[in-house]
Amino acid sequence: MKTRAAVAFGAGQKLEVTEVDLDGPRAGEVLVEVKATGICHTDAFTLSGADPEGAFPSILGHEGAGVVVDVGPEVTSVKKGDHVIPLYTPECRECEYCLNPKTNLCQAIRSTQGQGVMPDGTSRFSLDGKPINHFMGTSTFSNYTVLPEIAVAKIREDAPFDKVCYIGCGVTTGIGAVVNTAKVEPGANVVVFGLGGIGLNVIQGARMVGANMIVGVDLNNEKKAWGERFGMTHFVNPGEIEGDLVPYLVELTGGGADYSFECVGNVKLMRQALECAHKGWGQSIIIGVAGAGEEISTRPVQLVTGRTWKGSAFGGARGRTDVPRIVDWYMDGKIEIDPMITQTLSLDEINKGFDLMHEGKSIRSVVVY
Ligand code: NAD
Ligand code: AHE
Ligand code: ZN
Repeated sequence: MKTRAAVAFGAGQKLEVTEVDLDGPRAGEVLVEVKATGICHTDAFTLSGADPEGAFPSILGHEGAGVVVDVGPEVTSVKKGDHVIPLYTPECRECEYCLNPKTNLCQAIRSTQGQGVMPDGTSRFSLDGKPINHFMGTSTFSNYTVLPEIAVAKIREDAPFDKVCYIGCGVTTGIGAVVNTAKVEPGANVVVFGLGGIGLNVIQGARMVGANMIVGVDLNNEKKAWGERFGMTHFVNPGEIEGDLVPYLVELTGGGADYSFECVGNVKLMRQALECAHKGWGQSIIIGVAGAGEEISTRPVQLVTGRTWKGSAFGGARGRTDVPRIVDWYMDGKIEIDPMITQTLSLDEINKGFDLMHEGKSIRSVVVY
């Protein structure tokens, strides 16, 4: 079939909206009509050329929601008409990782996913007979996309696509990092670095579990009101304080953060996030994605004296199990999504969504097909 898609032809280039060819689903795969997709900073990161797994041409996008319109042979868990959220972290429920309660990182299809192809090693997308790479196994910047059935979460049919698409990455990543990875307890003091589409969800997750202080750190003063809107109690602009940021945050939190979260992808901030964690027990969770070749560092004494450095991918969530529950949280009013969706765009306007993100003028832009 033909489908309209925003194609990334090369690093640093604008996406080009064009018609591409899409092969139907093969064994264990489903064809999904994508109804809406968010634009996450990770899409911009890969488009910039900083992703070691980035390959061009490709169809980016990993924060979608849509409807199953066809299924390949042997598909048993979903059927035509089901509403689904594509999962860049699948859940096969059979691999060594899925069987270990310590991780959400299903590895059933990770290697082919990272190579931009389906599990059989081929792409379903092509243009003029030449293959186009899939991205994160989802490619939601295409109106229609093919996914393995283990990479879709079936969701309730009354959930609005243009809102719950955000659960496909940002919402789950932020709230899940609080609930699943850090397991923040009521009364804890939390510091969040970067108040974008991820950091604000860390803030609302911290509010949901009853954190005490929720300190937001961002260079953009316009993020103060945004943070407060979702539960932030204190705002710090590192460019406007006297002295160094780490001792400032340690003093502000009365000894250090019980939990800190880096939601930018900046290795210097990752160090500051670790070092503002409380001596003896503070945990720092890296969520931000850093570019190829970048490394983190700190003095080992920071860990020797009881701080813990952790990372979180997709909020530690097991998609087929946890995503439908997060959709319920939204539908039941336990979490907010609508105010964070600052722009709704058509596919033809997708590059505007990237521009707004880089200008700090959006929280989440959502493309509606
Ligand atoms: P975003 O662009 O919406 O937000 C980034 C925020 O960081 C902005 O508010 C910006 O002002 C702030 N910022 C930038 N430089 C800063 C600095 N030096 N100090 C303080 N604040 C600074 O991005 P997003 O969509 O929220 O994504 C954030 C990061 O999380 C990205 O690296 C993205 O790739 C990553 N991410 C990771 C996962 C995961 O599963 N681990 C999932 C989604 C996104
Ligand atoms: N491809 C990059 C890593 C990118 C990365 O860390 N991705 C996160 C999700 S970001 C979503 O917005 C993730 O889930 N990682 C788990 C994994 O298996 O990559 C690189 O450095 O190669
Ligand atoms: Zn993302």
